[in-house]
Amino acid sequence: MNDLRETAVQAARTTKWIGRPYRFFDTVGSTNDLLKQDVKQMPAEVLPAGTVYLTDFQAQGRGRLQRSWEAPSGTSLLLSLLLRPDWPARQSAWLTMLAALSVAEAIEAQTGLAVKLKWPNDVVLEQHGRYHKVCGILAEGNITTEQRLDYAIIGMGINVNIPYESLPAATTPATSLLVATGKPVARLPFLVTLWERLEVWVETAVNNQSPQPAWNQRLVTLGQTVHVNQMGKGELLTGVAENTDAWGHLLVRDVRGQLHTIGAGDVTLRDA
Ligand code: BT5
Repeated sequence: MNDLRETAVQAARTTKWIGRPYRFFDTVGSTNDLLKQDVKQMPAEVLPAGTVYLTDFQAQGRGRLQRSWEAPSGTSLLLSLLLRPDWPARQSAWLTMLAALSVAEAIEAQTGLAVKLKWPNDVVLEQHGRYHKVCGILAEGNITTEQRLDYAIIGMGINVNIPYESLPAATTPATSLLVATGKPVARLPFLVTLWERLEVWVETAVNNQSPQPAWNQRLVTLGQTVHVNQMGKGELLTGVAENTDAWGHLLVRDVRGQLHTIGAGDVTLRDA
């Protein structure tokens, strides 16, 4: 019996509205795509804020900028959360920030590992002196002509029990909780804790408090020299990542001393 089937999760969940409703799929193309398709076709009463779609396998798991997300069947937590925040569009990055914080806190609670974040959307663990990616986040939304976010889908891919030999090769090396702790981590209690943390952080953000202070404290990117590839501008910006602002922008000072505000939407970032 799969630990993440609907009856098991419904019996275990402790949250008021996250994961209600909850749907489990053995296999899908991408949970973000499926949820997005359903949001466009179904009324909000059927798919309220808090709806979670989760799968054991994605045939077309997606990262940002047409990149793919790879995870062997049954080894991960691959889920998408629907929110209907009605926020100004400039608060969009809060979605990624609050999800990253929630995943970090759930990992700490379930494993005791120290968890860091890499701007803009990676959750990382330090292993052998290098940061390894344990979770990626893909937040997508619909911005209205009035520049409001009417719905948002936060996709999270968490490498829970991927064995070392099955980790995908990637520029930021991948790891899993199994590899980091040396033992399998139970997915159901992890999911329950993750939803508890998400509920706290979403409610904080809905009350107009930026997740930035807590998120900033975990950012390994600060103080580093970064190369920012700004899509559409055709030039590579090199500078030191000094800080972030309340909206989650990265503030990068170039060699001439000029400060640049970098948004997450259209950027890839390489470490020096
Ligand atoms: C991300 O993109 O990190 C966002 C990943 C979001 C995945 C979730 S799973 C549920 C939901 N449904 C979806 O279809 N997606 C979301 P990005 O920063 O662009 O990183 C993608 C890069 O990470 C790839 O190009 C690979 O190099 C690397 N990668 C792929 N699979 C990985 C894994 N399991 N662990 C670590 N790195 C991985």
